[in-house]
Amino acid sequence: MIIKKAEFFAAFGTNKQLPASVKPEVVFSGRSNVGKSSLINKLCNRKNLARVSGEPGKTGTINFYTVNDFYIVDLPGYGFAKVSDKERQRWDKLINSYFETGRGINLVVQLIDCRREPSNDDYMMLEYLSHHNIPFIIALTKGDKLNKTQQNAAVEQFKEYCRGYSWSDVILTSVPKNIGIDTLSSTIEGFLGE
Ligand SMILES: Nc1nc2c(ncn2[C@@H]2O[C@H](COP(=O)(O)OP(=O)(O)O)[C@@H](O)[C@H]2O)c(=O)[nH]1
Ligand SMILES: [Mg+2]
Repeated sequence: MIIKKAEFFAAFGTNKQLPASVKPEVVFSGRSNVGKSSLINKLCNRKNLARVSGEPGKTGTINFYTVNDFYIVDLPGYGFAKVSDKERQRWDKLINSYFETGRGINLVVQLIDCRREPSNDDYMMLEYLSHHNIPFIIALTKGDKLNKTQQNAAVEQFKEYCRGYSWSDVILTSVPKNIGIDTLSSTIEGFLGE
């Protein structure tokens, strides 16, 4: 996929602010600090499109980026321990209304750290996506933290973890080592039907 255009569109903190769905959307989902912003920047070949955070749990908004003729949607990260109940409820409401208002969601890229077992929140997300028949793939992040043998083992292990959910691919990625980025890009392109 050749990126001709990639720019910030808007950030939304409440369900009422969400704009009508007017373009295909490719959604990035995962726990806080998993590497969503870094992967979005890498895919779009931009340094500071999405803000990479040194402070986990900082971004509470759904961020839209206009990329070519579609949107990349960066969901607020979940699973950050210091978040209040009230903040968690806001997150739930925002995510539910995002997914349940009939948007044109072509693909969800569900990010999971390749070195960790999926968390309960990760499993809830897989369950949710499966249940709602939303097409999704797993992108394992921070692949550079493993050697080649461990990387292959991680992919196989995650296929096992994800048995029973209707995912369609597991792709290991690394931003600094440029692993899996082209594969992820062409997979997204395939789901966009371009
Ligand atoms: N080693 C390594 N670190 C990464 C990679 N991707 C992201 N990170 C680091 O993980 C931290 C969180 O990244 P960020 O993109 O802000 O995660 P987000 O909270 O999911 O958006 C930052 O310190 C990044 O530099 C990767 O592929 N490899
Ligand atoms: Mg982020």
